[in-house]
Amino acid sequence: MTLFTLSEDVAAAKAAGQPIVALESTIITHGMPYPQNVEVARKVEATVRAEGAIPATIAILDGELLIGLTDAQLEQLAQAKDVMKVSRADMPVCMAAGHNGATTVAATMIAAHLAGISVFATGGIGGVHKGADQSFDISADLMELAQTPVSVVAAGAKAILDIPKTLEVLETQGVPVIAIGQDDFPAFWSRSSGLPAPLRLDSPAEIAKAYVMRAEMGLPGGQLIANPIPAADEIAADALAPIIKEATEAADAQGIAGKDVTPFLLSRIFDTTEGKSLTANIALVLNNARIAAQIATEISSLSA
Ligand code: PSU
Ligand code: MN
Repeated sequence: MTLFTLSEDVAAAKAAGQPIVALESTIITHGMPYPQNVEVARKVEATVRAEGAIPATIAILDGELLIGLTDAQLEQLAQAKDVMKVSRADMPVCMAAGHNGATTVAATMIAAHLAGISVFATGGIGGVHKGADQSFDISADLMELAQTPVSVVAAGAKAILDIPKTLEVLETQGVPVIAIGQDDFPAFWSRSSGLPAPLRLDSPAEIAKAYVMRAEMGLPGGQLIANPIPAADEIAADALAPIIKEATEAADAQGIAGKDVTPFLLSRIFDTTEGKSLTANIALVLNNARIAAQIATEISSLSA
């Protein structure tokens, strides 16, 4: 059975041994409103290209797992209303049923690995939700990082999550959590979560080397590269705290659960910050795309 289809660009890049950066699609369908979602998706791809790598946005359209989307496919996905949010559990079911699916961090890692792509840029990863002691809501992204060998560049984890518990789970699972260029673990819209990052490296070259060494040692799993939002774009953590608290309480009061929690919180915070959260989100995603392309380039030169 055919498991995935490479776009022309991605196939050519693979044949030529060029660096490739995987990009997720849940951020497009469930993370940002239209039309900003497709504008950002295009800018992210352009940023990867400007750094000399080839972008591979990953999604499922009519059951076909696509590694690299054409502009028309990107537009179709951004406007579609019937898109499943697809994580590890959902992927083959979405494909077998011929549905449209947007891939989360976990599913994008699986697809990237199938296609031989080792670096992936996103905004923030899923993690342990606040109140997880009651809800047991822990994103499959964390377990994916423990088993699938892809380096994921994210701006840390959102303060909508329980960041200390998220870091604990990553440690238990043996996932290297590496802040780039600072000691603190970043918190998405803010440069610091107030917690130290478990590990720190200061250059894409070192991150690439650690990735290749991990593989050569036969250790399973990937790396989480925590890249802080640019200072000019950050929203102070104390300004956000009450907004996040309000959104979390609203989610509880409305009985939002499971897969719907993250999209609900994101859109609520977008509304209460009058779009400021989205502007910051865009800035950090572009910043992550740039670093991911640099890491991919370094990995290519190490394996050349
Ligand atoms: N964080 C964001 N934006 C997002 C997501 C996370 O800042 O769009 C998406 C990612 O695709 C992530 C998913 O993999 O939410 C996690 O969802 P859950 O918590 O249901 O596992
Ligand atoms: Mn969840």
